[in-house]
Amino acid sequence: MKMTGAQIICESMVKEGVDVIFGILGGAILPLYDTLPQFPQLRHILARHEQGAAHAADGYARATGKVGVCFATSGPGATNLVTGIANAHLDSVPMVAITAQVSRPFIGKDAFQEVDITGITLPITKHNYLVSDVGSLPRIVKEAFHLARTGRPGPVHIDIPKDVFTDEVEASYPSRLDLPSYKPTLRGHPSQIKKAAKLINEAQRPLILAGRGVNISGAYDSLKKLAESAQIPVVTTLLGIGCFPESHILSFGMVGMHGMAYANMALDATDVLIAIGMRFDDRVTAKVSGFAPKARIIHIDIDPAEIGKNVRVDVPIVGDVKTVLRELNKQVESTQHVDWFEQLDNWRKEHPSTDIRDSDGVLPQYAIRKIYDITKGEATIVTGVGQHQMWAAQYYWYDKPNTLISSGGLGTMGFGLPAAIGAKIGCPDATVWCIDGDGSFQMTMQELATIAQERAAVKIAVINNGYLGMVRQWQELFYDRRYVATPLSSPDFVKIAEAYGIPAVQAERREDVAPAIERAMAEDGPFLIDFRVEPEENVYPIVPPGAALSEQLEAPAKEEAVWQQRNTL
Ligand SMILES: Cc1ncc(C[n+]2csc(CCOP(=O)(O)OP(=O)(O)O)c2C)c(N)n1
Ligand SMILES: [Mg+2]
Repeated sequence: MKMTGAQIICESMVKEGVDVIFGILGGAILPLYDTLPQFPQLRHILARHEQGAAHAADGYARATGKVGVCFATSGPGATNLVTGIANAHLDSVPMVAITAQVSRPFIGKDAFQEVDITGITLPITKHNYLVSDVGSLPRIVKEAFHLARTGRPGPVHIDIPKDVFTDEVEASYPSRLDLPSYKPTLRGHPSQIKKAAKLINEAQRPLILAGRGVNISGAYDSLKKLAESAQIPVVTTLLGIGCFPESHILSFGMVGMHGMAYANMALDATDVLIAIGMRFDDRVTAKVSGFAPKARIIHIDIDPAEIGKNVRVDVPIVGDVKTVLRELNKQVESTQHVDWFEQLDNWRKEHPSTDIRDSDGVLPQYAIRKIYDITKGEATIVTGVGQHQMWAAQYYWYDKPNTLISSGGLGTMGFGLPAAIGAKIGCPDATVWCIDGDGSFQMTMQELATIAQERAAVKIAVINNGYLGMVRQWQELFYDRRYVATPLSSPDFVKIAEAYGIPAVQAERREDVAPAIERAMAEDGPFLIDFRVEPEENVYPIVPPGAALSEQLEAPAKEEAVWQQRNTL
C-alpha cells in the first residue's frame, strides 16, 4: 500500500508501542501533525516550549522505562529541543526526537527556519539521521527506536525535510534490523566474572556502588540478592537512588559531593568496590586520586567506553547489569562482615547526615521530609536542579526504582516541571510531586499551561528561598559571601498557579507545612505549594570542589571548619 512519509512515521510509532508524543508544531512539521488524527492510538501533548516537550518525553521515559518521543518544527523549534536532548544523552534516557527540516530543495540556502540541526545534535545523541528519501523512513524509524532503547539507552534524533513527509512510497515496516556494527555486549566475560566473584569472596570490607544502570536494566532483584547473600552494604549515585530500597538495613544512601557522610567514609575505607551501572562522574568521585584509595575496583557497565575512563579499574566487566549479576550471584558465597557493619553503623550514628534542626520558619529539609511522611514514601519525586534537588535526594527515602527523577549529568534547571508532566502522563496512577527551586521553576513554569490543559495531577512544591541557592551556597563558602547575581525575585507563585486555574497555597511557617501537603494530596488535580523557606540554608555534607571525598564538610555547627577549609583551597 502506498503511504506518505508522515503516515509511515505514525504507523511505525504505533508498531513500536508509542502512545504519547510531546511537542509543538510549526510550518515545516505541519504535514506530520495533519496526519496524526488518522492514528488515534497516538496521544499528542502540546507543550508550551520545546524544551518542555523534550524534558516531558525524558520524564515519561524514566518513569515508564519506555522510549519517550518528542516532536518539533524546523529552526527554532528544533534548537529549543537541544537542552532536552543533551539532558537525555548525559543520563542515558531512551528518547526519539523528531524534527522537521525545510524541504530538500531549500536545504543549504539559509531558508526560513533552516538550521543544521543534525550538525548540532551530533555530539549529544546516541545517533542521528537526516532523512533524504521517503523510502528509507521505515528502516530509519525502526533503527532509531532500537538504538534508543537497547544497549546503553540514549536519545536518537531524526530530522525530516518537509517534502519527505508528503512524498509517497510503497512501504512496509521491516521485520528485521541490519546493524552489523551495533551489537551491545550483554553477557559479561566468564573469566572476568570469576575474578570478580573471587575478589568479593575474599573481601573484608566490600561495598556496592550502584548507579542508574541498575534501574535501566531492571536489576533490582539481582542487586538485592547479591547484597543480601554476601551481606554487602550498598551506596548509590544520585541517579542510582531507588535501585536498592533505601529503608533496607544494607542501604547506606547516596555518595558524592552531597552524599551521606558515612557513605563517603565507606568509600574511603572499602577494600573491594563493586561499581555497578555507573560511570564515576566527578560529582561522585570528587578528587579522583582520593577516590576509594584502599579498594580494588570491579566495574560492571554495558558501555565499554566507560571502563577506565575516569578511574582505574581492576576487574572490568562489560555487559548488561542484570545479566552479569545473575551470573555473579551464582559464584558469590554467603558471608557476614560483622566488623565492617559495626564500623559503618558507628559512622552512621556519629555522622547523621539527615537530622533536621528546630526552626519556627520552614526549613526546606523539613518540608521535604513532611512530603515523605504524608505520601508514605510512595510518591515519584521529580526535581529541578540546585539545593532543593539535593535535599530531595537526601530527605525523601526511595524504596522503588525510578521514583526519583532528576537531571544528573547535565544538571538542567527547568527539568523538574515538564519532566513531572511526562512522569504523570506515563504513570497516571502514581502520585507525582515536582520538588522545584524558585529559580528552576521560573525556567519552565510556562508548562503550568500544559498541566492545566491536560489536567495532569502533578503536585508542585516550590522550595522558594529567594536565591539561586546552590550558587549562593558556593559564593558563601568559596567566594567570601559575595552574592553576585544570586538574589532572585519571583512573582507570587500562588497567583501564577491560580491564573492557570491550578489551586495553590503558601506555607510560611513550620505549622503550615503539613496542612498544605495534606491539602495538595486531597485535591484530585494539580496543586502548587509555595514553601517560603529559610533563605540561607545550606546543603550538607558538601565536598568542596577540588577536594577528596574524605575532605567533606558536615554540618552548620562546623561553619568554622568550612571557613578554614575555604581559606586553604
Ligand atoms: C540551565 C541552568 N542554568 C544555570 C545553572 C547553574 N545553577 C546550578 S544550581 C543553580 C541555582 C538553582 O536555583 P533554584 O532553582 O532556586 O534552586 P536552589 O538551589 O535555590 O534550591 C544554578 C543557577 C544550571 N544548573 N542550569
Ligand atoms: Mg532557590
